[in-house]
Amino acid sequence: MKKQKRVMAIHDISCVGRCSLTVALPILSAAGHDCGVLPTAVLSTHTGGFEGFTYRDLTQDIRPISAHWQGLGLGFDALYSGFLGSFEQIDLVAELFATYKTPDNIILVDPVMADNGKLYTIYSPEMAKGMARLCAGADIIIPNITEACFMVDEEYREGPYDKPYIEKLLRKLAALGPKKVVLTGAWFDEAKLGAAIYDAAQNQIDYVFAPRIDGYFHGTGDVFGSTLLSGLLAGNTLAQATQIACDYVYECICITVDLDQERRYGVAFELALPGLIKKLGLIV
Ligand code: PXL
Repeated sequence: MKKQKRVMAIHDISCVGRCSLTVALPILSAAGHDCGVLPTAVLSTHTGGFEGFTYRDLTQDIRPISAHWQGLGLGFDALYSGFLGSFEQIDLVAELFATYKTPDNIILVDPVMADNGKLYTIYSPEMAKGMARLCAGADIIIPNITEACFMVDEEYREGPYDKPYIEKLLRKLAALGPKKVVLTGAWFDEAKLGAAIYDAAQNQIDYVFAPRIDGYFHGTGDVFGSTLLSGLLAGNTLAQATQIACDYVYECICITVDLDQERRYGVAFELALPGLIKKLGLIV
């Protein structure tokens, strides 16, 4: 049997609403990986579609937690960052990357901060500059189109998109410093939506798609990132892992639409997990 891969997932805990750690932990675990968590903040719900949520920032805990891990001699096959609890956490997470980077592990950054052309309510534009800095130290970044535009100072457009717009974003994102870019939410016609992949060293662009379902589904960025990482750690190429992630997000959305569930509570990713672990080759 192959050795398990150890992941450190650096996101918030939104107690209700299926995003960030309540999505990353179950998906990576179901995929067979040993998933540790570093919570960046604890919120009663996520910030998209709820009023009056509580917010506990855990910035002060990051260095002591990491110091303990270093004492244990821990290493990670992947570090995966998402929603950060404060602007100061950008430098702290960059410090974690510098501490735990090895020639073989994967630093995956989802610069979670914006969607649909707007920054999340709790963030100011300086967060975009900070996230761009954090992306510089990543092996792979997975922004959506809004986050990409904020980080590279491009005008945000609504889809459908064209290749020149998407590929300009990819190249400007790669110029921030990451080795590979997966830009989510790319679509050119009503039928399909997916991701554009850019490998800077190979100067290669690939596209992967799944059927497009109109509407906004909360937490799908985190479902996508966790699945993509699960696929990479299982030995897939980036294009294969991105396709697996697009297909899984599509499955989750189909089930959520079928069940007529309230969108702000996230997608029913749990019900699509058996299909995912089959696709990852864990069960036949
Ligand atoms: O899914 C992204 C996300 C993560 N964490 C929190 C959020 C959001 C998106 O709104 O509010 C707290």
